[in-house]
Amino acid sequence: MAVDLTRPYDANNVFAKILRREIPVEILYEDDFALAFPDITPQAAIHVLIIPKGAYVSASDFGASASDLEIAGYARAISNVATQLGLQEAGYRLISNAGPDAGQEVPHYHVHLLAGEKLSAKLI
Ligand code: DGP
Repeated sequence: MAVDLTRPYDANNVFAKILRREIPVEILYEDDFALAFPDITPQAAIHVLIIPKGAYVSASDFGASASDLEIAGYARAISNVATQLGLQEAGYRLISNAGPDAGQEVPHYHVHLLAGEKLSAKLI
C-alpha cells in the first residue's frame, strides 16, 4: 500500500525493524547516520537502499525535521556507499519515492542506489 504522507511515523515499518535488527539484512555500510543494505527486489545489477537512522517518513519529513548534522551525515553516507561500491567512474542513479504518486511503499525515508549496468527508462 502506498505511503500516506499525512500520517505520523510508524515505528513498526520494515526499515525500522531492520534498524532494530529485528529483520536480518546484509549490511553493506553503516555509520552514525545511515545504514545501507541490498534491496530485496533488485531493479538493477546493483540495487542498494540507504536509510537514515532517524525516524522520518519521507524526504520532506527528513528535510523539515532532521538536524543539519543528520542531513549532512546522511548525504555523506550516500557518497561513502557509492565510493565503497567502487562506482565513482561508472556512476549510479539515486531515486527517492515520496508518497502515493511516486509509489512509496515503505514509510521510512530511503534512497535507492541503482548501478552496475546501463540504466534505462530515464524519467528526467
Ligand atoms: P519504495 O517503493 O521506494 O518505498 O521502496 C521500498 C523498497 O524496499 C522496495 O524496493 C523493496 C524494499 N524492501 C521492502 N521490504 C524489504 C525487506 O524486508 N528487506 C529489504 N532488503 N528490502 C525490502
